[in-house]
Amino acid sequence: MSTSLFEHLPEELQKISQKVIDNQRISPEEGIQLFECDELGFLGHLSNIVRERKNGNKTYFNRNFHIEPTNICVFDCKFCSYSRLIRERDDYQAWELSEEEIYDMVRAYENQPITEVHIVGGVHPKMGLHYFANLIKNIKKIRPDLHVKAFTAVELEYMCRKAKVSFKEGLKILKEHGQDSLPGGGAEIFDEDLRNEICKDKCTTAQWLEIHEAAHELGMPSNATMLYGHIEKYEHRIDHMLRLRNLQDKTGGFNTFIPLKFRNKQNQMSDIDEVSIIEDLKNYAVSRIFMDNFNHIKAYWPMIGRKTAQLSQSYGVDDIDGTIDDSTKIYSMAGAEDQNPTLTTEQLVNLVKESGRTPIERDTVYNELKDYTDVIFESDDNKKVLTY
Ligand code: V47
Ligand code: SF4
Repeated sequence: MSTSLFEHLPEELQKISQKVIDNQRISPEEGIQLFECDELGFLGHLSNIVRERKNGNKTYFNRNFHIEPTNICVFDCKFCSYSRLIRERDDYQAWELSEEEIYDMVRAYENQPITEVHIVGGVHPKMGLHYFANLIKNIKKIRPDLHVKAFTAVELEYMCRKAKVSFKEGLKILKEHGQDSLPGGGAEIFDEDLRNEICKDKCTTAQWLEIHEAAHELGMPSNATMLYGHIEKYEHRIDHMLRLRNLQDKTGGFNTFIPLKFRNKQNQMSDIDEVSIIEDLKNYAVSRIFMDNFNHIKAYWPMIGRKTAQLSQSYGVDDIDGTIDDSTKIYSMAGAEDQNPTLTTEQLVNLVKESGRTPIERDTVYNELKDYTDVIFESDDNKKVLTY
């Protein structure tokens, strides 16, 4: 990069910029310096160097749907707008799907070219390891080609504890029944004091990391998330990313990092203002620069909205996920931009093209399935496949 555009910036930022250009890892202190820098153009420029080095001009999406078996949860995270306690199961917003309802959901996508099902939900006291293992086995019977990405470390810790098996034994059972990978949820913020304040009763930081490490050792890849924009400071975000970067050095099992913006509707932290779009873009950019051993940074558009998803692609993001239907309630209940998110494949592809990027359909582990550069949408089939 020609530093001339940014030569007014302090020397320490020039040094970081040179490191990024030279493909060198930046330190936690340097990560904090980037967060403290208010020159968004500079951060965008640097993060784009990393993004394009790793993924060129491509932006990935996939075709998946969510199953959320229940929102009944034994835990009580302060930021959660979605869960209901077992004693609130009569609340009109509480649900518990039956096995048959879940299989019907899978059958409903029978003739659609979906590649992944994402299964997560509340931690229900009655839905245990063997129940879920059997559920996955039956889903795979209906749709053997479907990649099953299921259960956050929070759900897994509870399942294994109740079944009295180690994390590795529990994951092995799930793998044998057809689970392919783990989503990134439940990470929240790793700093133990903050975790204790916002979600004190669920799996600890050490357990979250241990579960993902065990999964990687069994050949099950996973994602990682970070909930930001609440009571944490920049040093906590860097501490969170550092712990993930260290584990990734050890196992190489993470596919993608997904920063999740705290949304403040209908939860116990509603008094905290949501951060600005500028802060979202800064967070994507610093994540992209700091997490040098993660190949992908995902912006989950149903949560941040379409416009920020477009902008984010100039701040390090190379993946915008691909939930079909309004099949996830986690964000709509927390006040996300898209209350009833719906996008056709055509609209999704155009969203990427308008951002000046190349839309690539991928599978869960980033095998490229289709380049949409020259695709002209004529058939109704293509139009309705991805309905967000
Ligand atoms: O762990 C809950 C977050 C996560 C709020 O792996 C909130 O591909 C913001 O992890 N404001 C679950 N966030 C969702 C998740 C996820 C989503 C999409 C893709 C993948 C993947 C993973 O949702 C929770 C928590 O961090 N969350 N409440 C809220 N009020
Ligand atoms: Fe339960 Fe997850 Fe909500 Fe926490 S974030 S209360 S674990 S559903």
